[in-house]
Order: sequence, then C-alpha cells, then structure tokens
Amino acid sequence: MASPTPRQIEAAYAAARERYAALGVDTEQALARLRGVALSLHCWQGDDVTGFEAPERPLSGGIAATGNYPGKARTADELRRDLDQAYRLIPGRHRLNLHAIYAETGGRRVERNQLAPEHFAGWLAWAREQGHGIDFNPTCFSHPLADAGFTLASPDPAIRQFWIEHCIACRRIGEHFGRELGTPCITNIWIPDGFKDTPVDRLAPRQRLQESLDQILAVPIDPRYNRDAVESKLFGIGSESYVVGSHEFYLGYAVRRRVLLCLDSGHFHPTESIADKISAVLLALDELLLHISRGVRWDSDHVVTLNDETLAILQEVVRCDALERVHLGLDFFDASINRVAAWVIGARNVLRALLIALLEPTARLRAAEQASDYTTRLALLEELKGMPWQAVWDYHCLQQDVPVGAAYLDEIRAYEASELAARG
Ligand code: RNT
Ligand code: ZN
Repeated sequence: MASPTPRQIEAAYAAARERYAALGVDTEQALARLRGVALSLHCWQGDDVTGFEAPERPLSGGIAATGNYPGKARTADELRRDLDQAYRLIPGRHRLNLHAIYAETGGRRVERNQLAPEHFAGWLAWAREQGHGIDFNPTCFSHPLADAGFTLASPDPAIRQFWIEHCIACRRIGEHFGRELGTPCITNIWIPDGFKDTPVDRLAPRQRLQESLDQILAVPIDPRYNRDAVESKLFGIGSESYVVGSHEFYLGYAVRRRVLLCLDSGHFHPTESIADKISAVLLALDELLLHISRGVRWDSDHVVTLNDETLAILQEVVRCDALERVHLGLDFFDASINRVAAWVIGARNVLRALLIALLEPTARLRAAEQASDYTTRLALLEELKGMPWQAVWDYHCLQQDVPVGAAYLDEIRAYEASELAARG
C-alpha cells in the first residue's frame, strides 16, 4: 500500500501542531505521554487460547474463538516470533500478558498446581531481551477439573484446593517475573464458574469463592513485584443465568481486600460501558486493570476498533489523570483473520484512541461544563472529531520507526508468506 513520504508526514504534522496549538493543546506533550504508555498485549490472540499444555483439548470456560484462519502458533517459539512481528508494527514499548497454559515444560506433564518460575524461563529470557514487562493469569478453564463448570467456587473441596494451589503458584510466578524484569507483574484471576440455569442458592458459591480467594491472597507476595487483580463477568456460554464472580462480588472483594479490579469491556450488559465505571472505581481503589475488548451482541472478544466505546474508555483514563493507576490490557481472540494483524489492529486502535484523548483541550471543556455552558461543551466536542489527530499519529509512527497507515499490512503479508504459510 502506498504510504506518504517522511516529508509529507512532517508537513502534515506541522500543520496539525498549529491547529492544536490554537486550541491550547501541545502535541509534543501529548506524544511524550503516549510514548510512556505500555499496553499489555495478550498472548492468547496468537493461538486461539490453546496454550501448550494439551493443545488437543477444546477451549472451555464459556469463551470461544471462532474461525480457522491458517497460521496459528503451535509452539512457544512460533508464538514469540509472531509476537515479535506484532510488536514491530505497534509504536512504543509494550508488555506481554501471559496465561499459565503457555508454560514450557519440555514435554513433561506438569500439573497446574505444580507450575513454577522455571516453566516460564523461555518467556522470561525473551522478555528481558526484548524489553517487555510481563503480566500473568492463572488458567482456570480448559482442564478436566474445570469440566463441571466450577473451579474456585466448586462445592468439591478437592477441586477447590487444586485451583487455590494453582492460583498461588501463579502469584509466585508473577512475583518472579516482576523481580527479574524490574516491573511489577499484574496477576489477574478470572474464573468461569456459573450456572446455565437459574440457581436456587446464589450465596453459597460466592461464599466459597470468597474463601478461596482469601486463601490465595493469604500467601505473602511482595507487591513491588506482583499485584493481584480479580476479573468479573456477567455471563458466559453455559453460565447464562448466574456467574459467581459477578461485578458486585468482585467490586466489594477488591475494595475490602485492597486488590486490583479488572474491568473487561465485554463483560457487562451491551449498553453498559466500562468508561463510566473508571472514575467511580478509582475513588475506591488505588489501581485498576482494564481488559479492552469488543463485544458484539455478547462477550465475543472481537478485535478492538476505534469506536465510540474504545474512545470513551481512553478519554476517561486521561480525563481522570489516571494513566499511572490504570493498567491497559487487551483481551480479544479472533481466529477468522490473520492473528498477527489482529494484535496490531487492536493495539494500534487503543493507542490511537489514547492519542485522541491526550489531544483534547480538557481544561477548556471542563470550564464550559463548570459554567453550565453545555452549548460550548457540545460544540467543542463535536468540532474535536474533525481535528487532524491522524497527522499526529502518522508522525508518531514515523518517529517510532513503525509503518505509517495501513503499510503495516505489507509486512504482515510478507510474514504470512515467509512464516505462517508453512504452518499448514
Ligand atoms: C474471559 C475473560 C478472560 C479471558 C482470558 C483468556 O471472559 O475475559 O480475561 O479472556 O483469561
Ligand atoms: Zn478478560
């Protein structure tokens, strides 16, 4: 695809800088802030949440990756090569969000409650070499002991114990990543537990989940290296009527136990936006984790686009001046398109939304609002939609040495031919 020349990009940027300066917005300052933000790229887009523990096992837990686009990563090396390719096309330096099923056990079967830092040595070495921080997740699905639909809230004490031990093991692995990489690991617990049909007892499973979490968190782990997060959900496939770890459950839990809350944009009613929750939750908690996704009719985990919802989320983070307190993770898995492209498209869209938010004359908008001048507020917000943020974005890509515009597709096509095609 034909891209503009560096001279054209710089000229367009110079004009855009003037336009923003007239609004009182410093584009250089916005770009400096953008450069400092690390997204946590989810490893599971690369192989449809399969992992390496038992690749033949179907994905469970009420989530689904649909599609059969060729080139899915089958080994850790393939997945890392795909990630390297994706990172090369995303401006900035970003993190990796890893799941426990991506352990490298050298062909030996290691039960999830026995996982240890040594099983992630390959990831650690790679992250160190490439300069990525790592975040982590226990995998409480796609496992025989999750087949009954309950893990940490299971009525069976032995099953519960197994998952408690797995989560503790994961916190230790997270601590190891954090210590070794010099940046805290966020270890996020999401469980699928719930009922397909209307339960009689909504309380007991939640009591059990609370007790399990308490046991997991009772193990002291240095918060300089590992921080814990809990992720709520509204419903999943097979848990349509009741999810144990609901939003209210985890909000209360996080506030009482001082852990991070993870808000996934696909985990609420379709007309409910996590954008509105950020300010409220930040009043009660020090830090938040976001799983930025795109639900289409349900928690379908479509690739993030530059839509109103994505924009609203990033605007809230910026307007709350909370870039330091809100960790930006991605969570989608589309198997119907090139998986490297899926990462790149989603990540670039989150960064573009963030840039648009950083280019906002927020003080001016706020002043209008405070003066009850809602006419000016609306007029300005609508005019901002036509501002030349894309010229600032292109310039950012040029400066960060990544392809400008859809030119990244050329590299993806070349990678497809040289690497993905051979995977059959
Ligand atoms: C599931 C949750 C969870 C998963 C990953 C794979 O609905 O969103 O975050 O997507 O753990
Ligand atoms: Zn999620």
